[in-house]
Amino acid sequence: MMAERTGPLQLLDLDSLLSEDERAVRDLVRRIADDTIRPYVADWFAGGDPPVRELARQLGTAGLLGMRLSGYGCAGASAVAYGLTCMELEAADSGVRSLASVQGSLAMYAIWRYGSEEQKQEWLPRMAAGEVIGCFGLTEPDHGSDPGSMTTRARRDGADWVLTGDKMWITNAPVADVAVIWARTDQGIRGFLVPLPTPGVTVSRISDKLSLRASATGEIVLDDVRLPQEALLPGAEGLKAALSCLNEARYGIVWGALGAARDCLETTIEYAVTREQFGRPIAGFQLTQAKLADMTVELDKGFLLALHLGRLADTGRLRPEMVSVGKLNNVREALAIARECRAILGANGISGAYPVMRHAVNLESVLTYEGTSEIHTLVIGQRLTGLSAFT
Ligand code: TGC
Ligand code: FAD
Repeated sequence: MMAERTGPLQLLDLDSLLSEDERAVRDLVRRIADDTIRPYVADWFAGGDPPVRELARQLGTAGLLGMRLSGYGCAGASAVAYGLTCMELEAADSGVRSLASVQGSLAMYAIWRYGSEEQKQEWLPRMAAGEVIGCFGLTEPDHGSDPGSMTTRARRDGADWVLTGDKMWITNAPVADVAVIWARTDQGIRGFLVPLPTPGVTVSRISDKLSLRASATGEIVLDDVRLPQEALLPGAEGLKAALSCLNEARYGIVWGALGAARDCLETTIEYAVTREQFGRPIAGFQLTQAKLADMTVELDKGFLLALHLGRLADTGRLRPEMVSVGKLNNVREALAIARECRAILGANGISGAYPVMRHAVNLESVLTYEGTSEIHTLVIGQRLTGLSAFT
């Protein structure tokens, strides 16, 4: 007999922990995702060339780009509202959340926090509206987890700066109008705003990805790129400035990964209650129910962790190692959920007709970018022991 059913995030009445305004933002983003992303995203993923400009305008019109920032056309939303937004976008696809993360939490945040007033006025309002797309170039082909060893250089030449180097795996790069580029100078690592196109800059698309295909990823090669002094982000001094931007984006991922996991789990429960083998729904087997229950417990624990971090952020108490706890746990558990769901769907689990395999392969990127699991483990270990195990 079929008893009453409850959704995995409804089980603990987690909604009651959100304010009315927070629920309203969540519902708005869910509607946008349902109307303008979900019906098309499987095709974008298959084609590997998503309509980033159009998407950015839609997200900008809804006030979702750089939404945590204040002024310059930004929404000034709370950390929890931003987290819920990431969750709903990533429930559609990690690549779409990545577009918003890189635009708002990396490129816009770098300008907002470290830029001059002129730079903020020039770029932020158009970026918030989604008219201008930004990217963030920290990683290099030979320096990913260890950006402090970067070899991209910026040297003074009269009043100008001249940049040479190679930035790899850069989200939004193939369509970007401006790149935040981190480079080594005689005064340490500094951040620069590079308008695109600029002579000496070559951007190429990385098209052989098997993950995050609904996101544009590229390489940026800088060959004696001459920039005026005004291209320097005046407040961005040292690797610390670049890493401070990552905290923002990593926080969004703590929530976003849960969105992908939730979509997998909801899809799988619907599948399992209707798919019959041995004369009964596979959801009726105890082994299947154990899997569904375990995944729900992890999803709900991840939500509580994300919400705790959000409340800390909204009261100015969030520290980088706390974000590492969230990124490590929630991405690891989301990936485990996606893989388990994939198996419950059997052969259909590998089909593009269901979102599960797409989420699973996307989460492989999410596990790696914004600090791998190993890096976040070592951040936590350093905080616990006072000893750095990075080198
Ligand atoms: P270390 O000596 O530990 O630190 C250098 C200075 O930075 C400070 N710091 C931080 N500050 C703010 N936030 C953080 N999260 C910080 N982490 C460190 C630190 O206190 C120090 O300050 P000071 O005053 O002493 O100078 O530096 P290290 O070279 O040993 O490296 C530490 C490590 C490994 C944690 C860091 O390099 C790291 O996080 N590596 C991972 C790199 C990474 O995550 N890259 C992401 C690139 S962007 C991206 O992936 C976008 S994906 C698209 C999407 O988001 O959707
Ligand atoms: P590596 O650093 O070479 O690491 C390889 C393996 O070694 C990992 O498992 C790692 O955990 C492990 N390892 C490394 N050091 C240690 C250690 N000390 N102890 C134990 N294990 C260790 N970067 C940007 O700057 N901007 C972007 O917009 C951006 N977008 C991305 C989009 C996608 C789709 C992807 C896949 C990546 C993106 N990245 C971006 C790059 C991303 O941040 C890096 O891939 C990530 O930081 C890891 O670097 P790596 O790939 O060079 O791996």
